[in-house]
Amino acid sequence: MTIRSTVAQALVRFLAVQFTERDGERRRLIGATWGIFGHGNVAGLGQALLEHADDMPYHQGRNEQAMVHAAVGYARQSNRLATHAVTTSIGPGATNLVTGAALATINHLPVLLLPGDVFATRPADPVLQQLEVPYAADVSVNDCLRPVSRFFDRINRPEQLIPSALAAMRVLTDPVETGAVTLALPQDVQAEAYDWPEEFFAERVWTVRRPAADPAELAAAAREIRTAGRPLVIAGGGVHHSRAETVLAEFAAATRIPVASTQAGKGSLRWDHPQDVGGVGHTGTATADELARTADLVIGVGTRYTDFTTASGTLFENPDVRFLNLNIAPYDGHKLAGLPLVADARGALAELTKALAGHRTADSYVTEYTEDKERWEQRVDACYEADEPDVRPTQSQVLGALDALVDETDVLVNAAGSLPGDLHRLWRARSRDQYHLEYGYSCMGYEIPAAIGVKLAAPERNVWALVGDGTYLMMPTEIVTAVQEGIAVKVLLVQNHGYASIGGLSESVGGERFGTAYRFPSDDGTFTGAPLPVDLAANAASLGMRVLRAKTVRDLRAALAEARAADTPTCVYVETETADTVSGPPPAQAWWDVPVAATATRSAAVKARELYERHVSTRRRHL
Ligand SMILES: Cc1ncc(C[n+]2csc(CCOP(=O)(O)OP(=O)(O)O)c2C)c(N)n1
Ligand SMILES: [Mg+2]
Repeated sequence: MTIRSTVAQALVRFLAVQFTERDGERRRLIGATWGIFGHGNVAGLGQALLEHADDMPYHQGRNEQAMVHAAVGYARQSNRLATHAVTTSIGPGATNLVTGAALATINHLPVLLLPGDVFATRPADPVLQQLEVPYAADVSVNDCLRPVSRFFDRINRPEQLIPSALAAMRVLTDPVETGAVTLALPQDVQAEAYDWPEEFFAERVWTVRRPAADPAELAAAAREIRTAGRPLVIAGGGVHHSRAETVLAEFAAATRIPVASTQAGKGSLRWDHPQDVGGVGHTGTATADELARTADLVIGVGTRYTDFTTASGTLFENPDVRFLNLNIAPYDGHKLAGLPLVADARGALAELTKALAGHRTADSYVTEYTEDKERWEQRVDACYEADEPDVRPTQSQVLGALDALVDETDVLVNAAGSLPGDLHRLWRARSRDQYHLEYGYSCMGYEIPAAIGVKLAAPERNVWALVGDGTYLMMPTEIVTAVQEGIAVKVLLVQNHGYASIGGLSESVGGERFGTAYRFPSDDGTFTGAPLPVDLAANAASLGMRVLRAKTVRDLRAALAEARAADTPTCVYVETETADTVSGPPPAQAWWDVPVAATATRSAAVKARELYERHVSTRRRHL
């Protein structure tokens, strides 16, 4: 039996019946499709989505990049068992996907991209928005998506959809390979009819596998842990992807090995678990970073070891330090010349706990990190507290006000600016998925659309997008989508008139904050004049959001509580006071390599270079 339909109709029909399964849990793989229509998808996929409105939910986006962020937010909240598809027109609609695709791929989060493409039959080239490449007729702008996709194909003939759609599902559901998957769809092919074998549309279940550890690798790993005096676990995003949090908590409690976390891994243990020592690396806690400096065995679990984690190769100072890397991806398992343990984190951690029965770290080690952690928590309390409630809050006091309000069901979404560092150092994660930091790509603009995706995956949760003013300006667009669909996300908008983060970084690398404040030009041609008369609260309100303006700490507490109780999209707008060294968060506990000008006439850069060279000289290559 065959079924006659267009390529676009067949694709939508196929996507609606794909499922994932893991640990007995079955999820629909493609929960919905986002789309912005133009030529290249309006007649093909647009028409197909209309025909399939009953079995393929549709969300109307405002910006293609933002649609990918929403899909990624949904995928992460769904533990990678489900995601969304995103369809675009050709040309600019399609290339707007590139940033979102890179973000998805870097963070190992599945998302299906369906950009329209130029005519396969080429009857009247160039069509509107077509890139003409004189030496390569098969290149279109969609080829930009190749390096940022884990699978890419262009469907030039209808029957080609069958193997390609199956390959796309394989990659989306593969815990090692997953990321952005792109099926570029020439607009003429989308509308073309074909006789599809009926079996193509049968329900299909994709097992998200949990590969077990190799016995030899497991035995070697257990031996390594038994002989270590100062072991430290670094929990990365893989702990969450594998849903290994409970097993990790048991492993840590049994062995008393402290657990530090990367941005993606934070929340792996609740903050008050005795072995949780908080964030590690450049934005880490003093407790975790001191343990990292002195560790003789670093046990990476599901981490990619980015430069923020390793303090650009300077953090692990113990001359005898060794690495043991539990990772489902061999690529990451072999990093830092470590002993690999290539396996699913949850299964392998359970096996390790068994193999290490009776083994625990020394009492003196436990006392050391427990006391250190208590000291750190006092520092967090000090910068969360606001003795004077009738003044403008600092950013840490904003976090303190939120901390006092939320419970374990709230989700915080953030990606860029000074908030990620403050959150990594300070935030007390109360549940495994409360802390949703996109720091693989640290993409300004992720927050609001991703919060929408999270809320779609977990409608019962309070979902907060934490955004700086610079970030807000980059991508407020999806507020309109939240308003349109009544998706009650909360936006906490922190106004500090520009890039506090990059301003501080610029100052530390001799850049003198050049081009990082939102100010009028001054006489010397730099933008250091008066602040701009920009009203972002009015802007958010103009897009249809309810906006609560908070001037003081007292206002802020009330506004946050009101927003939390609201069942419509609500924004809390607060202008922050620049923190001094007493009221601000603790400074960076470890370095981050941002190269400084080797020659300069201005003294700030000359001084910064001297310091830079001292830091560079401490970098190690682990072999
Ligand atoms: C899309 C994108 N462009 C540029 C950057 C580099 N960048 C990182 S943080 C930042 C400034 C963020 O400003 P804001 O949101 O106001 O946060 P603040 O630093 O003031 O806390 C910039 C430009 C980025 N991460 N993402
Ligand atoms: Mg700012």
